Amino acid sequence: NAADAPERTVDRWRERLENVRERTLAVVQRVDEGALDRVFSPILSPVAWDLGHIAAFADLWLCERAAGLAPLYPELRAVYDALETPRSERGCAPYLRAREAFGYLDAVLTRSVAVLEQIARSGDPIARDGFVVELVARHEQQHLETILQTLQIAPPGVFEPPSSNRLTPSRQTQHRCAGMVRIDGGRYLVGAPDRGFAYDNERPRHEVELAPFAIDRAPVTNGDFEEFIADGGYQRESLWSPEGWRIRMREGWQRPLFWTDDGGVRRFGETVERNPDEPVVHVSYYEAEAFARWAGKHLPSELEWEVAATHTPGASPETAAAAPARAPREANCDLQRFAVEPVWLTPSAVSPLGAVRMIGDVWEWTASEFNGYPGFRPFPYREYSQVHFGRGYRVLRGGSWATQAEIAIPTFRNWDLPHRRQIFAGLRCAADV
Ligand code: AVJ
Ligand code: FE
Repeated sequence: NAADAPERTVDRWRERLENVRERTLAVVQRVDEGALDRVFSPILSPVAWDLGHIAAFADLWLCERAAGLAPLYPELRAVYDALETPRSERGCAPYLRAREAFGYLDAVLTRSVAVLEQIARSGDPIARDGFVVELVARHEQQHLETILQTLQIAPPGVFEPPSSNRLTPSRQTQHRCAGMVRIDGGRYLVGAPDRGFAYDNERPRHEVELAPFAIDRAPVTNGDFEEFIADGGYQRESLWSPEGWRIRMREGWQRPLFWTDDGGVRRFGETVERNPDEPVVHVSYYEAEAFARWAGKHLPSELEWEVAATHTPGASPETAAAAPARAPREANCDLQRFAVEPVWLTPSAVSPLGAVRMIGDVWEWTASEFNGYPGFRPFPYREYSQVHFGRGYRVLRGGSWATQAEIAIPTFRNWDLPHRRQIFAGLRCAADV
């Protein structure tokens, strides 16, 4: 807020950084230091690497780029550069082990707070409206979700979530969640508004022409997915794309990741009975695509998904409301529950069109490849988004239970490779009308 006195601005920025750090520490402090240094999967880093990388990113953007300081540990730059040291190599790289990584996080937070006042007076475009502070805060928030993927892939005993502080409604409203919502064809505004923080890949805001379509009112559930399996979903090649079938055969997939063959699902250290009413989670894009074909539907494009989440019936594109800055309070995101919940449980995160749980619970695979919007301009660095365009990544929307509220918003674009299953991802289907 431009009207804020500079000292108020600096206080808000400091609180934002400290608040994000508290949440990071609240998760990782539940894990033994030895486990933070271990590699559990070649597709994920040791947690200690993520921690050092969070510190290195803050030092680079707040202290070096925005305030002109020399880096605290210049010799660690290459180790913590995500492109120079890819995930598969991180276990052997000379990253700081957990104990030192905690010290690094602390030291960088202290020197970051010390330069906030200078950043508030800076005329640099990355400092304007606190962009670089938000960049660093959201980067840490995104890495905490990656850390949770690592802790889920780790064997039982490594991590137990705190007991849920999410309220169970006293009168369980069986909110309407069956069937599909119909959306008229026409022109719609998509992308982040020009003002406020957004990632470069969410801009520019632009109009798209969509044909009429329908989208599932709720995410696909475990029960739905069990029907697909019982009907030979994993055995019928005709339901799969050629590439999807190749990977399914190579990996021997028979069910979603973390499902047991006797009706259970593993959540961190605990294996519980599968609830048929909860959204299915830990499926790849290829499994999502096969399910949709089996159901006689397809995956929505990311822009159809965004319109379904944001559009108010009867509103013209010009009057579309600005995207909310954070997820609605009722959404199951923000590490409130450390798990998905039944789709009918509360009228959670209902879009104006009547779709439920667009935000929270599970990331939703879309049919769209990750690319720049028309008129895309990289900001503040090509490596955040641009280098990933056109490389076969698919876009996921909506955030999961592990996505913090500031990024669980309908314009936010996540992406991953189509064969990945470690993300907290499920789907909802679309159909032509
Ligand atoms: C948007 C989640 C795909 O983890 O690669 C973290 C976010 N960018 N550090 C990723 C990100 C730089 C990114 N995803
Ligand atoms: Fe990163």
